[in-house]
Amino acid sequence: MDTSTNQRAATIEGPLTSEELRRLDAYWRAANYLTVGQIYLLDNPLLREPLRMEHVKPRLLGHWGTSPGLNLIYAHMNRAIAARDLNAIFIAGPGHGGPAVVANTWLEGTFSELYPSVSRDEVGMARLFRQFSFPGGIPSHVAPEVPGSIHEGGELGYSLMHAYGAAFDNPDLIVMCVVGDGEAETGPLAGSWLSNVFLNPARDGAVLPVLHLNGYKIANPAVLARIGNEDLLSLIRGYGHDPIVVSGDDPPRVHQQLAAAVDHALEEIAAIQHSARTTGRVERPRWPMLILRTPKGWTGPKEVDGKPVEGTWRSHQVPLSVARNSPEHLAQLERWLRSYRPEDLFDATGAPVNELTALPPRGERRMSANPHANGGTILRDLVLPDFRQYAVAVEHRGEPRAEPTRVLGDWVRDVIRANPDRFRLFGPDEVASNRLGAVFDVTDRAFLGAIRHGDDHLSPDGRVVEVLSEHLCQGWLEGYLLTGRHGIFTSYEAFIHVVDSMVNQHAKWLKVTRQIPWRRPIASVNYLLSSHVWRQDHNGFSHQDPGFIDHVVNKKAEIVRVYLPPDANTLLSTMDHCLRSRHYINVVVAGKQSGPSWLSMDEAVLHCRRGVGIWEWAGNHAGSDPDVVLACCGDVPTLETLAAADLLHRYLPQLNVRVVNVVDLMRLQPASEHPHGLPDPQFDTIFTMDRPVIFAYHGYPSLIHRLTYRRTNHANLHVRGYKEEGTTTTPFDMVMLNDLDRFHLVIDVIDRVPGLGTAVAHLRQEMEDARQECRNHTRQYGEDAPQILDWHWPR
Ligand SMILES: Cc1ncc(C[n+]2csc(CCOP(=O)(O)OP(=O)(O)O)c2C)c(N)n1
Ligand SMILES: [Mg+2]
Repeated sequence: MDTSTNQRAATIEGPLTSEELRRLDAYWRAANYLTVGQIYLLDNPLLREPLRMEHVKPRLLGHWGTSPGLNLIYAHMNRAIAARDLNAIFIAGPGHGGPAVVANTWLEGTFSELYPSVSRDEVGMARLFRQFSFPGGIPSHVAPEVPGSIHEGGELGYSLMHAYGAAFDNPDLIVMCVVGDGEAETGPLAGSWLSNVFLNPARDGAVLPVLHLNGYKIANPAVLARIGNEDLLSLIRGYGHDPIVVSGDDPPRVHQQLAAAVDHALEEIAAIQHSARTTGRVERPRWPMLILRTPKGWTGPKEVDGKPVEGTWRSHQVPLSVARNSPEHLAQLERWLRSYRPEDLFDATGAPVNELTALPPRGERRMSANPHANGGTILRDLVLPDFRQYAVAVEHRGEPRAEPTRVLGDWVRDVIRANPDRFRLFGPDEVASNRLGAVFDVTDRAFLGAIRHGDDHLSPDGRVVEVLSEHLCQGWLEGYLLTGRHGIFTSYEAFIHVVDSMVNQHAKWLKVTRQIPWRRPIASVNYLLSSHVWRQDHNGFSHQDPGFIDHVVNKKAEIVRVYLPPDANTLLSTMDHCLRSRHYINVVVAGKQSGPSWLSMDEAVLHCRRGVGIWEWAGNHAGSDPDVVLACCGDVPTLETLAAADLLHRYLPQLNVRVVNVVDLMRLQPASEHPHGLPDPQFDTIFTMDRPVIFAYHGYPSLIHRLTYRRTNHANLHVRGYKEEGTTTTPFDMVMLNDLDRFHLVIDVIDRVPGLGTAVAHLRQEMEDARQECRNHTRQYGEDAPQILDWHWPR
């Protein structure tokens, strides 16, 4: 503001004194200056000399349009935090405004504390500018490198769900969450407004959403900026929020309005929490939120090359291209930078002047230094009950039958009981259907909507979070983990694909943060995928898709773990391992249907530790080389493989069969590719150098080839798995449709073991006939044949 606006400011009504307003505006100008500097300048950071072409970066990369809005909100939040001693973090939905958030962390001092070479002086400022979106420097978004960030914001849509995840079980935390008006058009963000139905004002923290209506996306107007105020307000109110609108393009007026709005919102939040926490009456309140309607690219060039830029979509990225041959652009850039009056903002050393450094809060109250935004630093281990106590007592191989996820549910119940403040179970309406219902012995489903007689285990205090949105489950869990807590996401196997893209983003976050020394490891994301491809009894083809595994194994090997426990005891051991692990994406695929229990708990622990093992008891090769290896991975393939082994032992007793089970899929990859990879010599001893391997796999067969193509015996590996044949039918018909059934596995052995073919042609024919009989039985009786239903491992 120049002197005249400053005088005018004093006459505008609002909570700020003219001095406060002047300082706040100076802070905003400083952040804007540092933002433009990062996007444009290679050198001459303080414009101590006239700007020349060689001071400008050759490649101009970054996003200006969203930045002045982010800077404005950040500055106002800083004022409020300092005044009220708040515990707050900042989430920038339009994460492409990276330079804005970086600018604020530098002003707060955190950036220089974590990256000492980028000091808070002229040399440091030059480095700050140079490193931004520059090879060897930091990325253009609010990336993991940015202090205080838990949200990169590159893929739009997840800011609000991250904010709520962070607020769960964090009663003192306020999450300031800026939502872009373009971002608000995404499905995940549109669904996120429902989050407040799951937020308990007594137990959880608060989210203060700011819908940033700068009016535009990259090339289009934003929908919510064009539906008219009434519709917008009705929409927001319909979602249970009390919107406070701040609108304008005159800085002093907007500062006053925004300061009043932030004060009001924070007072509302405090009142809501106070009431819930003192009266014991927990209802769904009408949470405040802000709608900030200011120009996109505010304070930037009004016009470039005769076209309007400020307040239009043209300001989205780099408003002035500053072509090498364009002295006008260069002059315009210099005028733009000087409009912030850097000489008033930075002292002779290049450090922010005292009145700027005095504005933000101190120490860990700075949003860039808040430990909640570096969750690993405050992560506490879970108290885990001894999973061995929950074991199925295996009497004979395969007996008793058990529903693995139901067995697991008892253990998860006790995990919940032992960790009432740091563990949650998330799911899209399937916790009971996935047979984890035991958890409801000790907790409920979190819910602050109206609860009616007959509802099942709903309460504001529930620790199970169920909403029919895989996006929300994923986003909440990510926010919860990123702020130092633990959780499990249980989903149908097919529909976890809904969050493929979110998983990509989280995997990138995990990969990058592993390399950042000041970021501490966080708890892993644990997927428990039940209701899997082979057992969709109530459903059909739409529910049959094991491809999530293929998706995640593309991610960095150090991040991804995939487990397919074949029975209840191996599932218990696997999940215990996953909940102790850090900084991974653990995918566990397990059955919920009653199935055989193969291993005692001691055996299961050993087997899980090995990851892949020979099941001596299932083979007949003791003391000699096997003629064939039957490998299996997944509960249903394991059942079919053991039934095939049984057939082979009976019909071809002279054939030496080795049975190998894989519980840790990544064991198959070479040790050079994955930390769990078996060294080649070990792999060769298990899978042999030259014998046929019939591999029955849970998912798409090509994945097994992908993982093993470098192994010695790969040419002899024959994989059966899901080949996209499915419908609503019996479990055994499903495996037959995909040639994964026991009879087909025997046929595969006959076809692959040299010398067997013609000698056992009768057996091959018998297997074909058995398939046909089983199929006929399903067509006639609507269930699997007794020889399938009654099969059990011979005693
Ligand atoms: C899911 C997704 N789709 C598309 C994009 C490409 N994109 C980057 S920025 C942007 C416009 C964002 O508009 P808005 O949320 O209004 O942000 P702002 O105006 O504050 O820059 C788009 C479409 C993206 N980053 N993520
Ligand atoms: Mg916008």
